[in-house]
Amino acid sequence: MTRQSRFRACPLCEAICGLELQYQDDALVAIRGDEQDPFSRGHICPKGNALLDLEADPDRLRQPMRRIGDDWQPIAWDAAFALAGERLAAVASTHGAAAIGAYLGNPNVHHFGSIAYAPALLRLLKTPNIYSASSVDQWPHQFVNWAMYGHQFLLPIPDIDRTDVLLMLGANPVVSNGSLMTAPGVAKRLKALSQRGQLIVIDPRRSETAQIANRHLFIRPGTDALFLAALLQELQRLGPARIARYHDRLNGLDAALAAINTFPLDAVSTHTGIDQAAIASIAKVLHEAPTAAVYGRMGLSTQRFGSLCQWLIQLINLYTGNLDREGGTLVNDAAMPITGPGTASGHYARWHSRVRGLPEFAGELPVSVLAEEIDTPGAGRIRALITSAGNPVLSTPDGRRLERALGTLDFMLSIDISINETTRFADLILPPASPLSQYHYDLIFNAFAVRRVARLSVPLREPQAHERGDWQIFNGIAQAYAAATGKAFTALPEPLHLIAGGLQRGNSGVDLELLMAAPHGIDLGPLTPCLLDRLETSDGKVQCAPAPLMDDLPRLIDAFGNPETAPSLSLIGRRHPRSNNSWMHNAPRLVKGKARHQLHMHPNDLAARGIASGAQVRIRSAIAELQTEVLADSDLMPGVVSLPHGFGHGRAGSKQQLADALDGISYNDLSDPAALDGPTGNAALNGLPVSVEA
Ligand SMILES: Nc1nc2c(c(=O)[nH]1)N[C@H]1C(S)=C(S)[C@@H](COP(=O)(O)OP(=O)(O)OC[C@H]3O[C@@H](n4cnc5c(=O)[nH]c(N)nc54)[C@H](O)[C@@H]3O)O[C@H]1N2
Ligand SMILES: Nc1nc2c(c(=O)[nH]1)N[C@H]1C(S)=C(S)[C@@H](COP(=O)(O)OP(=O)(O)OC[C@H]3O[C@@H](n4cnc5c(=O)[nH]c(N)nc54)[C@H](O)[C@@H]3O)O[C@H]1N2
Ligand code: SF4
Ligand SMILES: [Mo]
Repeated sequence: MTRQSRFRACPLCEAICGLELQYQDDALVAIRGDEQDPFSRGHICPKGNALLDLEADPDRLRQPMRRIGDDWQPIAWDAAFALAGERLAAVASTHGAAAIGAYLGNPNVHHFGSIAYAPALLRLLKTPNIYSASSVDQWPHQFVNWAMYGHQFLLPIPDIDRTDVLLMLGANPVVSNGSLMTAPGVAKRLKALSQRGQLIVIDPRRSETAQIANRHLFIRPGTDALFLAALLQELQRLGPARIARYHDRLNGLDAALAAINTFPLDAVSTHTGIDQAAIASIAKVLHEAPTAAVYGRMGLSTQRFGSLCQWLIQLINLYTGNLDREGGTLVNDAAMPITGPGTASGHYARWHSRVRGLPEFAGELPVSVLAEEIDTPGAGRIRALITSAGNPVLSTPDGRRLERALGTLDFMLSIDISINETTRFADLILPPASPLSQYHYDLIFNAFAVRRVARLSVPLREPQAHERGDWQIFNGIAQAYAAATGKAFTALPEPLHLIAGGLQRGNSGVDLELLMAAPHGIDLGPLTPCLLDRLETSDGKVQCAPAPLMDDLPRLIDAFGNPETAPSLSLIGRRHPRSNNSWMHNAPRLVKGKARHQLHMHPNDLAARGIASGAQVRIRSAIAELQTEVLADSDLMPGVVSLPHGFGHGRAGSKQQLADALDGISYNDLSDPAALDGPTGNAALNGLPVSVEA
């Protein structure tokens, strides 16, 4: 028997590290970072290794399963597709197209067979009820890109390898490996930056990233928009906008600044916990730096003013002359374009959710309304749901209400690899084959990377006869639904065909042949300024004062216009290097060691309540009261408590032996579906007011 190394990109997070997977015949026996990947250069994190566990997971579904009462029975693929088609068609014909809902979870983005094939099925369904993990995540970014630059994916990325100063808010890339900034081995890159220039972190927790920063400031959760508004005011004191490069390409900058300048500065330090002198000093650093970039992520994206935060960040980068500039922020000119002709630029408020009347964005409704769209009677109510690679019971606000709602559906279909908190309600689960036996090209994360890169992942082993790729499953459901409803549907061709076509739309010169000959991927060099040439707004200019954002400013002033006292305790999230949202707790390599589900609280806050570290506490939010263990954590800002999301396993009917045995409550059993970002309805998961008692 010989050992053989095979190479592909890791499918588990945005860092898209190259992996070297060692096979003994067709058995995967070891994994390490691919030293020859020009982008990731051998980087791997504990999750990359846990692919071994995923492949061997005894609970992983490997054939379609049909639920009969509390029992699960295998069903053949053809029968499964036919059943899905008939049951979905029955719901559509009785209750109308809107009665079918769909929720797409995070891993869809990591599989070409999902991201490129799901849209055809969704279009065929013609339902307004499409949801995804985007609205508990990065919607404010996409919205601001669309509003200012004309395309949801014209995303300015911090040029972290070349910038002199990075001001980072609400992100912890040392643990998360970076987001909307694909940069494998990001900790090394940030350390290099902190030696060459300055990394400044604004976070309510002295996070692992704050610990390698040159400077860290605590901020009270949910108040970043105030901080950023004050920063922009301070920058104006230091000098005029450095917009010579693009002054004739801006629309509405003066109006935007005038509106932002009405915000009373004296309220800012009371609410944020950052004093005026510190804000002025950061403004000075940005003003004096040869190049600088401001970047804000999860902590900012999922708070009440997420869109305002992203808008203000764009304006600051623009004002300081750092937009679309080397060392500032740059848009990736991807080998396989996701902007430009024929791509989905985005649209807004073309329809509204039935119950709460929230606007769609880019064809989706905010997932915070999903439960009410199922459990509120009336015409247009969701009666059938498709989930694909999603676990909304643990990932979206008020998971308990959602789980009750899922139990009342006429039909639920899940494309998933496990029977978990969400999929246990499905009538039918269709599990795709392992990503290791499928073709993959990273459509999204190559396009959000800090360099221009391209890599084709080829199957590392032969697919087995009983396996179906993601793309075959989407095609299969759509064909069966079309057959059952008498609609026309042409199945999409296989992935290599779509990948070749996608590359042809770009101008990089990369084609399938080149990719096939480069098993470690291709580096096409650093990003270059191109945003101004690629604007997709109707007047070809940057929209500095988009109406939905200008209109949201009064909400900020209402919330914080007066220097009043903040809520006593504010809850924020926390990620761990061995977690991946809710779904990798069944991997032995990742769950071994100390428990990490606990609520963390500052020692002073514990003392004030007479609570000992390690005690059981009751935590109460606007929607629930739960019990869990608390631990002292002096890295937190006083007044802030933190809890990781993705726990709360072990629910009746769930079948993940290791995960189900773990302690821990679900963050989203506390989070409030009424707490939303204004323009988008993105969930405000961070900064949740809570109380904690012994
Ligand atoms: N409170 C709080 N909530 C959060 C967050 C937070 O920070 N705090 N983070 C949010 C963020 S950023 C995100 S992205 C969302 C994630 O939200 P979701 O995407 O809903 O949840 P995941 O935990 O990623 O669940 C992934 C699902 O995909 C399945 N799966 C895994 N691999 C595959 C595969 O190859 N194919 C298929 N078909 N299925 C697969 C898993 O079994 C699981 O059911 O959670 C959000 N929710
Ligand atoms: N190990 C691991 N890695 C992951 C994931 C995982 O679950 N585990 N999930 C992946 C996914 S889907 C995503 S989207 C990315 C997310 O990756 P990141 O965007 O880096 O998100 P987090 O790691 O949640 O870090 C958010 C930071 O914001 C801080 N924060 C919370 N509220 C506020 C606030 O109001 N203001 C400010 N300024 N800061 C605040 C938190 O303390 C935390 O340090 O991570 C990805 N990588
Ligand atoms: S950092 Fe992300 S892409 Fe790299 S090995 Fe870890 S999970 Fe995979
Ligand atoms: Mo995410």
